[in-house]
Amino acid sequence: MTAQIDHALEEIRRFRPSPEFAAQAVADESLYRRAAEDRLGFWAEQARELIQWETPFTEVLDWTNPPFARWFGDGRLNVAANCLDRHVDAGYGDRVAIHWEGEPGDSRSITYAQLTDEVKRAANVLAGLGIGQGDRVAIYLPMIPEAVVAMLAVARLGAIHSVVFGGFSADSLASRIDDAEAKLVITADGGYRKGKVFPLKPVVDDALDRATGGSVQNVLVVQRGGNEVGWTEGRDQWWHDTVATASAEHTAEAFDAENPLFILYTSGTTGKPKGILHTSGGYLTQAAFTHKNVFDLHPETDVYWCTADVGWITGHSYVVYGPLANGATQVLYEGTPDSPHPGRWWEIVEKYRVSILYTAPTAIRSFMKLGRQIPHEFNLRSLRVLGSVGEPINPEAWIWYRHVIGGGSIPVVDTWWQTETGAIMISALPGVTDLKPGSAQVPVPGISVDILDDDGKPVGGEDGGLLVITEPWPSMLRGIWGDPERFKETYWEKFGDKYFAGDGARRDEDGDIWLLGRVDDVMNVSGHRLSTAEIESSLVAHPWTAEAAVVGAADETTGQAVVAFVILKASQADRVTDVAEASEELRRHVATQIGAIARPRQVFIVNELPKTRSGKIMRRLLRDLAEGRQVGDTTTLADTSVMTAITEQVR
Ligand code: 6R9
Repeated sequence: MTAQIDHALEEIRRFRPSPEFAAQAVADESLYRRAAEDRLGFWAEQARELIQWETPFTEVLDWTNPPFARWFGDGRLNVAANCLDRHVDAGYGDRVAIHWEGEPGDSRSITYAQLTDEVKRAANVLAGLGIGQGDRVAIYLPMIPEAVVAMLAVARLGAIHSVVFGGFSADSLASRIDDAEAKLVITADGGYRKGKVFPLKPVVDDALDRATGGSVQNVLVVQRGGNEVGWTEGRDQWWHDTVATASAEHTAEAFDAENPLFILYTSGTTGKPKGILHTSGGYLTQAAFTHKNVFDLHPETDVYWCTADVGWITGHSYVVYGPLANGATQVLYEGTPDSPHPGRWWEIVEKYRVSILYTAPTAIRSFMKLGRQIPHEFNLRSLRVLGSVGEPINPEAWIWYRHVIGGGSIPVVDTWWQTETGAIMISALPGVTDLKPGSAQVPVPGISVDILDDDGKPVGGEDGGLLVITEPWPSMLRGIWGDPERFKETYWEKFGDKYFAGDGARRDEDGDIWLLGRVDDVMNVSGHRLSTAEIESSLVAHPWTAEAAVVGAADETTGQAVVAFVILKASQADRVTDVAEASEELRRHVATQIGAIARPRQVFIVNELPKTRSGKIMRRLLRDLAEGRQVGDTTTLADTSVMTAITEQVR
């Protein structure tokens, strides 16, 4: 991390927007001016311009009961109709909504008219299964068009989706199903990943055996992998038996602007993931506004591609809701970047003439490692805007992205935001802002942020501090599902009425913001949030483990990597003779319990952990060790010899 910041500090390049780009850009300076003179008026204008309201709102923001915000509270809309029917009604039914590319090379292009019909059919099926306003539907699907259809069908009925990333384990899925008391699960038999079919339906079956709530009444299964699956008569139904034959007549009912739209689970500082709750009108407004202005979207001509999975917030806001609300044409890709060959992404860019690409620094860094000759085999000249999200992008990766992928002169926007913020909060606007590699730069128009010290005082100069959002924003989370106390505690207790993001940040002399990583026990691995506590509790759940400590160690490709230190139970000492085997077993265990993304890079078996006199594990010292540094100050340890012993065991 520090090395990365040092590099960033050395980077002094600035890139002015080219006059040609600026001349055609959808955004201009006036957005900042208008938002600065009347923030709420600005958001009201955006909401009216970008969204179709069945009942127009008269009230913009109700902040009388902080931190529970209501945006556009007396307005009514249907989110799915905003993403579908209205484009068809406006005459764009023949525009391609989704160019879908399956990993094995099969593909489908789906127009707005076709997508609308499909969502109406699915909505009819869901309604037939008893799904209505406020019901929760879990979605556990690969990156296939049906994932988008399922989300929009749920939204169309005023129900609430909870998408669970297809890489999560049966346990993780079960706890999410239980927490939200989902009535229905939508899944597939399996999907393609790295040239193989990975099973999903069997994981759902397993999850439903583990789920204790008994809330699930039906499972709707898309056929994709062709793998064999078990079947529970009466509960399970095939998508192609039901949706394909359902009526494509469905009138979208309008719901309140504050009707819940989705729950998305994300890691926090405790072992239990938080169900972040988002609602309709404000969320859609900011998703659409940022998608249009941050990516300079020209929906008639652009082909947009966000590589995120719909299982993450980026997939919600910038694969489903933002692009579809804006009537964009986009690419959806099922598989991994290197299947069946390392140039797969660039082949897709060439094939569909992608003009806007939105991806994560970890992906860029792995392409950097492979070398420029791979992207250079393809024609990437259609690209005109590049975006980055998920973690700080180091200036080297930024420059490589701009030059090797972007051909050297197109804008790269680094976008900072979170599951909780719902949409982009800090980013340059292409064509307007001078770009500075490594910095996320400035709040988008209508967003107010600050950097505070621990006591809530603004930090001056170049000192780092804590990033806060000082005013409520339209796409802000409305709470944590079922846990209003945790919502208040996590985000609002520290600074009163200001939202505490959990990220460190600093401002440079131009006022540009540099993100410095998480300040809590949340790790960022390949742009995915993982909690140290969650992985620790998974490790101690293993019968061999007595104690475990997990740290996020700097990693060249993935940003951070999970490194665990484990003390084995004395009673197991006879059974566990091979340390390498034990550590392999524990890595596997975490992957099965939580999901492959949580698998530790390393598990070190040690005899002791460094603790303070009050018994707190000093993760800082373990991080030094994991990153191969000289171990720092150990004077506050209860027993200062412990680190020497651990260092010997690890090295
Ligand atoms: C959208 C998303 C949120 C956390 C966030 C921060 C990190 C995201 C970033 C960034 C620096 C960026 N993060 N974008 N850090 N620069 N452009 O990633 O949501 O999965 O909830 O993660 O990711 O630490 O707090 P989410």
